[in-house]
Amino acid sequence: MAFTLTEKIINAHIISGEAVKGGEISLKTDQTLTQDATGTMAYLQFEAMGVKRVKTERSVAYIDHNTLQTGYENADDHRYIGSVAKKHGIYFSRPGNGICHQVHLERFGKPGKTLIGSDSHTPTCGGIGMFAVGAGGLDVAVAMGGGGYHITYPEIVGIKLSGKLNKYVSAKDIILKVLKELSVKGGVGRVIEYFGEGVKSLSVPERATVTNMGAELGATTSLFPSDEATEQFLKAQGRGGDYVELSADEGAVYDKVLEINLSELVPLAACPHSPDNIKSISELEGKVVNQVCIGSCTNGSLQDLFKVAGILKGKTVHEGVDLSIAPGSKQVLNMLAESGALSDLIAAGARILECTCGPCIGMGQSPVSGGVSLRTFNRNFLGRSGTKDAEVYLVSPETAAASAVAGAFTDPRNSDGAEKTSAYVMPESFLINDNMITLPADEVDAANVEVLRGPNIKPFPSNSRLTESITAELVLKLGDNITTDHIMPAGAKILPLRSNIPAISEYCFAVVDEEFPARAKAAKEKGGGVIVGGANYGQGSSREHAALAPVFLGIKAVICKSFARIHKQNLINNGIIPLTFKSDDDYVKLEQGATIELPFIKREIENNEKNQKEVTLRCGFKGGEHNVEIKLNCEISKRDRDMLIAGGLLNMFKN
Ligand code: MIC
Ligand code: SF4
Repeated sequence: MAFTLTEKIINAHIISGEAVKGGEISLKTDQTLTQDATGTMAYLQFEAMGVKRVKTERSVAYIDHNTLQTGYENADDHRYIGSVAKKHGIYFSRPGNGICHQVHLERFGKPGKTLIGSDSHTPTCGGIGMFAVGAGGLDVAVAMGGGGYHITYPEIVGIKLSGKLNKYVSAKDIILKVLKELSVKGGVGRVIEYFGEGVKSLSVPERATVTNMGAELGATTSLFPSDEATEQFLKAQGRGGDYVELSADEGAVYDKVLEINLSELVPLAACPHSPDNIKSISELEGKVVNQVCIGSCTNGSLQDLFKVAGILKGKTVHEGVDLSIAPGSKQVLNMLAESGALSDLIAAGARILECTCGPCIGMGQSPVSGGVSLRTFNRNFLGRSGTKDAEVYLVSPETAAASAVAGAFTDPRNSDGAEKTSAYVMPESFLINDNMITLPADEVDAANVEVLRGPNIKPFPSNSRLTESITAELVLKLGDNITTDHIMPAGAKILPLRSNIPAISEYCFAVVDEEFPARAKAAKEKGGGVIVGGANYGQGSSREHAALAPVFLGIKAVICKSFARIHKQNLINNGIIPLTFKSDDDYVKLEQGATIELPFIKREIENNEKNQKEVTLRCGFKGGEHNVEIKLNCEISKRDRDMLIAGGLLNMFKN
């Protein structure tokens, strides 16, 4: 029988469940990663589980998101994570060492292994043939403790690449093209696997750009084969021993195949406010640009920044443009410095930022009011940049650099420095210096390591056991494609509160409805609240805070047309019931302010067997004249059912 690469890796890691499409399976986790914005909660949860030492082959804690230290909060969180890592057997990547996904690809990722990370862009390591999945903090805590990672056996979409990218057309343009074809919902429940002749021409950092932004498709993960390019990359990282050759078998069958001829691609942009709102740069050419930001886990590699330096060399950033560059890692920055390319960037007027997420998550560099910002990042959701009325476009490093010089959208193929972009050759060896990675204490010394907590670190909210029935207020009704950035916004003001759920909850849904927290708290006094959403509810970031804050605010259930994968699991893990409309027509029947009744919900969930995943909802309006009864779906696994009844994963674990 011929297998896809996805099937090969999954089948080699199954600990429970059957290898059938749509079946519930649990996978052995070889590696985990956390970052600091999701990390404090994940480690508090790990501590609550009482496991002494991580049971994975490698677990790494990165500090890369909350690095603006405008108060003690972020610094305290870094210290807490550093100490907890030391005590429990986790490698600690110190602030300044780089963005988790870039560093993990460089220093830790291994073809054929599994990686579970508390960040939605964990699939970046799919660029070296690793099965790398983003998850909520609790799932990562469980994986560190040796528990399996539970997913639905995915459908596998094959993307067959042929041809070769033309000069000035970039890996970013490949994934933007895929987003155009499949949309931000197109990957839900699926793994995206790349194959075909065209793969060979792509370097590992280029492949990683593509797998990174597969997160924007909603995909479980994306992956490339592990071939000579992978071997060359790993050898150059001094890790040739980690290489194994991996690819799909000849004749492997995909659930769907999309063909892309790389030679036909042109420079593209994702327009406001969604990564799948794609236009070609030639359609936008000439539109004035106010800001350009280069870097992030999508395009912060040495290859990306060398190309940018090639275009900027000997030029000056246009006077109407503010250009910032955040290299993806210390290795990248160090090598840019050694090669002199950093000097070209500085001379052109680029503002060099530290090797972190920075502007990508609204940590500084918010654009001017109503400004047009070109970013090499992966998300352009409304308000994520910190300026609500800004227009953010996602583009390749080549397009970003050419436009920074011209002051307007510029097709890099028309830029006069562009010929230099083809000069990049993968170095035979990267500069290897892991001095900013602190090793954990050995098992004996670990007992003496004190975990250091600051005053910002508050306990996480725990839910209570499911009640027989629920009567709650419909506190918020939303449309399609609500992101976790809407539910729990980030940015310089709110991110420092990630370890303090009561405080951060005050900003829940702030970009949509500032009154929401107060309304939800009032409803909590009377039995709780329910949220109604449209399709693809909870897309984007893996942040568990988008479930923890609603728990704190008394939300009992979310009812929508469809869910994004990670968020749905985060809701269940924290005891919030995810329900979907049987018919989208029922969506209009529910009005904000109505009283929602889920009669005998506990019994209905207890009876939730295959093909009988129905629950009843009664909705009453003031005055009672429009009362309706509708049926909803509750698509959950057996394990999910037990979690919901227990009031969340930690309660279940404790039981
Ligand atoms: C993001 O890109 O939105 C983040 C910040 O990296 C998140 C994680 C978080 O919210 O902490 C993600 O992608 O999961
Ligand atoms: Fe950091 Fe942005 Fe990547 Fe998220 S998407 S990990 S914020 S660089």
